[in-house]
This record gives sequence, structure tokens and C-alpha cells, in this order.
Amino acid sequence: RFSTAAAVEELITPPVQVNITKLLINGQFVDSASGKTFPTLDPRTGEVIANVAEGDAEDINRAVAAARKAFDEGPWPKMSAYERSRIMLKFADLVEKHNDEIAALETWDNGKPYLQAAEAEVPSFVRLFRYYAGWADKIHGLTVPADGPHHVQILHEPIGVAGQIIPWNFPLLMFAWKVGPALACGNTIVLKTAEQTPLTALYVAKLFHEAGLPPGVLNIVSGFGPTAGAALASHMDVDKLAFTGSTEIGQTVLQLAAKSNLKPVTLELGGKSPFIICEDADVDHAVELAHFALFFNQGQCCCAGSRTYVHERVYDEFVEKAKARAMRRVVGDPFKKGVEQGPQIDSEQFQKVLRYIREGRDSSATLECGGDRIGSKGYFIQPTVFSNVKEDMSIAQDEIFGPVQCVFKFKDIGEVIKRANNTRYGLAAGVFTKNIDTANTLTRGLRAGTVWINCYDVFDAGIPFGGYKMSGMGREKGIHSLNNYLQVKAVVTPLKNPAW
Ligand code: TXE
Repeated sequence: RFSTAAAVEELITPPVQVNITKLLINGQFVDSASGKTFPTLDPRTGEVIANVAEGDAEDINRAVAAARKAFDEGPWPKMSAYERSRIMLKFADLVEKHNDEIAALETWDNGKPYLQAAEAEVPSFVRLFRYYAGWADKIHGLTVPADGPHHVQILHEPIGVAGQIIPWNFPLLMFAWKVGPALACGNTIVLKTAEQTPLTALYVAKLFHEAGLPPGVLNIVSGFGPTAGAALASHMDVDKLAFTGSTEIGQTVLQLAAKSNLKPVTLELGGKSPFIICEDADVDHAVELAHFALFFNQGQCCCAGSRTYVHERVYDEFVEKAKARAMRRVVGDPFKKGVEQGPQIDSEQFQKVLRYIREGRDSSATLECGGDRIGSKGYFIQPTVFSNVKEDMSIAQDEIFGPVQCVFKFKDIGEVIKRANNTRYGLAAGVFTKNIDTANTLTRGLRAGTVWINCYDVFDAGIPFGGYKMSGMGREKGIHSLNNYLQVKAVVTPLKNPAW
């Protein structure tokens, strides 16, 4: 039997109301040009939380015009970097002060466990902004020794108006990963949030203006991909595009960017990340880590450890314990204490996960536990474990994006490197071993943007994140993200009286 949240204590959450449902353009919360709205739903029940202004191409035009003006006329890019940094730090303080309300709103709109939002995600958001505030006044160019009598300066300038499109799985963190570096570099922004989760970005944007952000620097358009998102990606006056979402839409926005004004694009896309458990593993620890790597955030992580490779020597013990752990996972109302897993984000994702589970059941993989929905309301799915998974099955190849662990058996390191790399994705990988040589061989052999050894999902602000292959282009976080938002200008001046 599966654990349910029935027995867990009710968590007293701070009262949170939805006060902001309009678009943010030029420092004002406004209705959409069409006057249309769309409902954002509570994934626990499918009921409407609020109706939100639905932006489309016309609103993107208005938002880009505001961002353009704020960039061209200032004050943001022209302000001292120290001033920009201070506004970002003040914003971080305000978010920290409202930590619990913001976390509650994130849980309400997204369905993730409240304590995860309150104790990890909002603090991590604050940390990201403090990290990038620290960079604002440390971005500088260099001088280059020239062959002739020339003084050569390399200036790093903000790139201009950044268009940013984010998904629904980590609405606040995706905001921080994109907005933090762009603002630190002096750019202005039009951000399109995911249609499933428009609320927290609007809430924090209000705080940003209280902290002194000038109007037009950050514009937020809630709305749908094919309308608002596509208009942003193909806009002629947007100088850079950053996208996080599915690989398929990543390809679409890259084409839109290329066909419009060739704006540079960074993409953070899907994954099918291997988590490799070697023969020397402490099985109990490996089970817990592999469980976390896959089931965290309802399995809705681009870097979820969704292919669990286990050495044949420890395979049987691992499968038995992984199954027991999944069956102990507490699924229920994410506002209740002790709940580890809330509902999937929406009906579409819920149906997609159940479809993959059906395909897994129809294959020769063994369904160890789970495989069904929980209850009849909302989008709750049983933690599911398949063993005996083979590479040619759809559950082994595609990003399921749900609480479905797939366990594979392997014999030796050379073989597992080949199998782990045999995917169109290359976002992340996990390695579990006590042997330093095995760890080194695997970290060099795996084609992935992040390799976690004996840990998983460690996301410090300074650690770059991004994918090989069809998992994306470019890196976010850390120093690497700054380059996405900077232009490089070479300035060459003749030297009248060369020193030599
Ligand atoms: O993604 P979409 P969806 C994967 C995951 C999931 C699948 C589908 O496998 O099951 O994608 O999810 C905007 N032009 N990831 O449908 O459609 C959209 O409005 C411009 C992995 O939610 O890619 C949203 O803001 N924009 C991922 C954003 O793109 C468009 C996180 C992502 O939506 C657009 C989410 C268009 N034509 C899903 N169409 C990760 N890397 O973490 C949509 N959008």
C-alpha cells in the first residue's frame, strides 16, 4: 500500500492572496491589449486559482518597446554598476522578508511541497540575486597588446533587450537564473512566464520595483507559447533570447530567432540523465540518492536521474530496496508537513506520464510498484518503479517528466559509459562509487553538462548548468551566464608616441 498524506500533520501556511494578475509593462500592471484572460489552476484539484491577463503579440510589442526605451534612454544600463547591485541586493532582502508567502504562492500554483519551496527554492532565489548583484560591478573588459602602435581596449557592454521564456517546473528559480545575470550586466528584459505558473513572477516583480528597479527594465507577459512566446522569439527588436523548456520548442524558438534578426539564443532543454551505481556502492545510500535524483519535484526536473544503471552485483538488492523506498514515499497535499510528493503540474503532463507508464507495462520491463493515479481529483501519480528496462523501450529513451524510475542492469564501466551516452540528450549524470579511478573514468567518459559524484541536484549559484547535445546550448548560473548577456566591443586607437 502507498503512503498517503492522511496521517501527516496539517501545515499552517501563511495566508496568501493573489493580488496581481495583470501584465507588467513599463513598471505598471496592465490588462492585456485584447482584454483576454486565462485561468491558472490549482494542480491539487484542477480548480481555478485566478484569471490572469493573457498577453499575445500586441502585448509583447508593448513590452519590448518599454524595454527598448529603458535600455536606450536609461537609467538602468547607464546607472553605476554599484547602484544596480544595491537595487538587486535590496530586492533579495525583500524576497527574503516575504519568503513564506512567496513559497505558498509557488506551491499553490505549481503543486510542489511547501517546505521545498520555503526552505530551498525561495532561499536559493535570494542567493542567486545576491550572487549576481555581486557580479554587477566586477564585469569589465581588458586591454590587448597590439602588433602595431595601437591602444586596444575590449569593452564588455550589455547586449540590449533580453527576451526570456521560462517553464513551470521551477517558476521562481527559472526567473532567477535568467533575470539575475541579465540585470547584473545592465540589460532590460521581457520575460514570458509559463501559462501554468504565472503568479510568483508577478509577485516578486512588484517587490523589485519597491526596491527601486526603474520602470521598463523588467517587463512580464503572462500568456501562451504559440502566441506570446513565438512573438518574443521572433521579435526584431529583441537582442538576445534565453529559453528553458522542451527540446521540440527549443528547436522552434531557435528557428524563429534565426529567421527574424539572428538574435543569439541560449537553450536549456530536456534530458534523460543516467545515474550510475557501481559495484562498490553502499546500497542503502545509493537507493536514497537515486530515489531523490528521480522523484524530486514530482519527477519534473530537466536533470532528473531518469535512467538508473545498477551494477549486476548489487542489482537485485537495489531493486528490492528502491521499490520499498518508492512505496514509502508520501504523496499528498503539498501544504501538509511530511508530504514528499504533490500533484503533477496539469492534466496534459499527468496524461503524458500515465501514457508512458502504460507503454512500460506493455513492454517486457517489470513494473515493481505504482503505475496508477492516486485518488480521482487533481493530478497525483503513484511513485512508480520499473526494473529490467532495456534501451529500446520508450520509457528508456524519452523524457517522461514524472515519478517513474527506470532501472537498468550493467556489467562493466566501459559498457555503461556507452549505454549512458546512447541518448540524444546530455544534460546531467550521477555517479555513485567509492573508487576514485572509476569516478574519474566516468566523469571523463560521460557526455553531460554536469556530473554529480556521490550527490545529486547540487545547484549553487556559482556552478554552471546546461547541456550537451539536444539538451541545449550555452550555460546558465555562475560566471558563464554573464557572457550570454554581454556584447564584446573592440576599440582601437592609434598611439601617437608609442612607449617602445
Ligand atoms: O514545454 P514547452 P511543456 C519538457 C518535459 C515536458 C515537455 C512539455 O518533458 O513534459 O517539455 O512541457 C513556451 N514559441 N520540459 O509543454 O511547450 C511555453 O509557453 C515560444 C522540460 O510545458 O517547451 C513555456 O513558457 N515559446 C523543461 C515554455 O515555452 C513557446 C521544463 C516551455 O514550454 C512555444 C518544461 C512557442 N511556439 C518542460 N510553445 C526543462 N528543460 O526543465 C511553448 N512555449
